[in-house]
Order: sequence, then C-alpha cells, then structure tokens
Amino acid sequence: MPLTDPERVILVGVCTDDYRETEQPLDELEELAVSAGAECVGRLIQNLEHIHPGTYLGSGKIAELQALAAQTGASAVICDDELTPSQLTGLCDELDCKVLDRTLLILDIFAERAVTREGKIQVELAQLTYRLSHLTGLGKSLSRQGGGIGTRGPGEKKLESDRRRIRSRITSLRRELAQIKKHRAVTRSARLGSSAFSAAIVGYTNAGKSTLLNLLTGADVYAMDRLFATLDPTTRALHTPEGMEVMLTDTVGFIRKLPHHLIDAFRGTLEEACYADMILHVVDSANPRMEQQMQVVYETLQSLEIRDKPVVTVFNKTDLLAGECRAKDPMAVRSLHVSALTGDGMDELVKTLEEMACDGLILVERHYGYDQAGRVDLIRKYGKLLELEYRPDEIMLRAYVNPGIYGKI
Ligand SMILES: Nc1nc2c(ncn2[C@@H]2O[C@H](COP(=O)(O)OP(=O)(O)OP(=O)(O)O)[C@@H](O)[C@H]2O)c(=O)[nH]1
Ligand SMILES: [Mg+2]
Repeated sequence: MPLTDPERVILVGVCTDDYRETEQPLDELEELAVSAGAECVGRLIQNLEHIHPGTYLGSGKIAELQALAAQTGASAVICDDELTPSQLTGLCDELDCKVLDRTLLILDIFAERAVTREGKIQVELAQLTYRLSHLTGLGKSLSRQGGGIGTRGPGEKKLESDRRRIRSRITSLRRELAQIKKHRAVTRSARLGSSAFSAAIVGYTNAGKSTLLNLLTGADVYAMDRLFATLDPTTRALHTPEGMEVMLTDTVGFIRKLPHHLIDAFRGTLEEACYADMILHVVDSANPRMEQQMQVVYETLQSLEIRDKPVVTVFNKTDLLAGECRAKDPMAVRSLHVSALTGDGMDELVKTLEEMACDGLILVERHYGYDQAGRVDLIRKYGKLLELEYRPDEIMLRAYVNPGIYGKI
C-alpha cells in the first residue's frame, strides 16, 4: 500500500441517555480509527432522545460539525453507529466531507488484516452485503476523496458496478466459502477424533488471547497492541506436566456493536468455539471498560448460541495493575488472575485446564501381561494415555479413562 498522509477524521456519537456513557465508546472508536490508519482531529457528541432517523444528528449539531470539519481540515466524519442508507445519504448531503460509520471502519480494518483465503472471502462478503444495502449513500460519500478508509478491500470499482454484479459476486463467494467450510469440518472431526480435550480462547479484542496462546503452546500467532490483530483461528496443543494434551484455539476478538454482516460472514470462524469442550475467556483486567467488555463477550457467545459450556475466565494483564487483582466472573466456573506478558499465574492456569480436561475421568495405573494387549489398545483408543512402557515381561501404563471404559479394563 503506498504511504499516504493519515486521513484526518472527526468522531461523532449520539448519546441517548448518559453523556459519559458515550464519551467512553468514542475512546474505542478512536482506537478503531487509529487502527485503520486515521488521525483523530475532533470529537462531537450530541445528546438526543433518539438518533435522528434522517441525518443521524440534529440540524444544529450538523452545522457545528460542518464548522469543526472546516476548522480542522478533516476529510472524513466517522459515526459511532451503523448508519441506515437514508442517514448516510442525508448526512452526506449536509456535509462537504466523506461520511463513514462504525461498521465500515471495522470492515476496513478486517479487510486489511485478513490473511487466509477464508478470512478474505468472509470480509469481502461482509463488505459487499453492507455496500449492497448502502449503495447510493456510499457512492456519494466515497467519491468525495480517493483512497483512505472505506475503500480498502474489494475496491471502489465494485461500488459503481450494478447491484446484479455485486449479487452474483456474493453468490460465488458464498459457494467458495461453503467449500472451505466443508474442509474445515473434516479437519475438525479429525481433531475431535483424536479425543483430545479442547478449549476455545475467546475475549474482547486486544485482551491478550494470542499472547496467551503463544506463551502456553509456543505458537507464533501475530499479537499486537492494535484492535483485531488476529482474524484467523489457530489451534495448538498444550502439553501439561502430567502428560495431558489440551487443544487450544485462538479466535477473532469480539467488540461492542460487532457488525452483524461480520458475525454472519465470520460465523464459520466464530463457531470454532461451538465445538470446544470449554471456553477460556480472556479479559483485559487493566482496561477501564472491563465490565462492559465482559458483557459484550457473553452477549456475542449467546448470539452464536454457545451457552452450556463451562467457562474459565482469566483476568489478564495483572502486571499493569497497581494492586492485587480480585476480580471474579460470576458466569465462570473458575476465575484466575494472570499476566501473559510476565507468565504470572500460568502454572495455576495450566493446572486448571488439566483439571477441566480430567473432570469425570478416572486415573488408572495398570500392569498388563502381553496376553492382555487388547485392553491396552482399548485404553489407547478411548482413554488419555499419560505413560506407556513396554517392559520385558509386562506393559505398564498410566492413563485417564472414562467410567464406561473403566468397567472393561
Ligand atoms: N502488559 C501486558 N500486556 C499484555 C499482556 N498480554 C497481552 N498484552 C499485550 O496486549 C496487546 C494485545 O495482545 P494480543 O495477544 O494481540 O491480543 P488479542 O486478544 O489476541 O487481540 P486481537 O487478536 O486483536 O483480538 C499486545 O500488545 C500484547 O503484548 C499482559 O499480560 N500484560
Ligand atoms: Mg489475537
């Protein structure tokens, strides 16, 4: 991508109840804008009972915004909500600069971060679905200036193309995605067939999920102080000191008002968590918005219909806290306090994962004669082998087995 001056943007939010409630979300919008390579040159919040259906803001505030844009030389305005097509058109008619919304911004970041073919298709699908429904307003807005936020990904050319072409592109992308999904299901069932216990690492974006996976498994997932550093799921094995194997999957982070186009498009990726035995919920305990972020995570899990899985919550980044972290997650079976950066609390986390993996299993230590090798095979196949030694006159093994197998060995 050629280096250009960062886009100068003004952040705009509508506060429907409490002023401070919206000041904080604009902080997050700023992080998003910066992640997309923009420079924030102003902020504007309007207190309204309802978001204006035609222009997002009321007319007085729009005049103020116009003046602020002129004064700061802003080239774009970013609204903290997804605009309806008529709001986009309405606001665009009133202003001389580009108008973007939170959804377009998040899609833009995703487009830049996507690495794998699956990730790229998912983002393009989400972008095209969004564009299809906002075609007129967007054409007007994005034609104001070339390049910058909102124009990454499938490209402006497609914007101008007619709806039918976008629709046929969507159909062909969906078909390709279905193929990839089939392949993923095969890999997954191979993984499940190995009967290893599995945990899905979920959490708000930037909580430290990838850093934790890297530390626990020696994986090499891209971890960075930016929102949505990781989009593609990665699975790695954690080998505990007891000899147990736990498969950990790192997934895309969640965020407040995650665009539904993205949830739909990324369902396949997000659903990795549906197939895990448990959820490892990573929380940034140093973030002032921690409570809201945890709530967003649970809401997102709900919308993905992930409900009845045991959750272990790790309050991460405790190294950044002045005092001891005492936070507790009432939704979780266990709450732990760790630092993925210093390694603090890792022993306890590994022990907890091990306990979860062994829950309901029986530890056996047996010595079998070579004529009983069939039982050894049974344990190998259905149990979790910790130790196996072929001695001259016997086979020694230590393993976890479930009660069903226990009766047969
Ligand atoms: N101080 C401190 N920083 C941490 C800790 N864990 C992670 N970080 C930092 O937090 C930032 C985000 O970490 P990631 O592992 O990329 O977070 P993530 O949850 O995978 O984020 P996304 O992939 O963007 O959803 C990085 O700069 C990490 O170095 C921690 O325990 N302490
Ligand atoms: Mg990550």
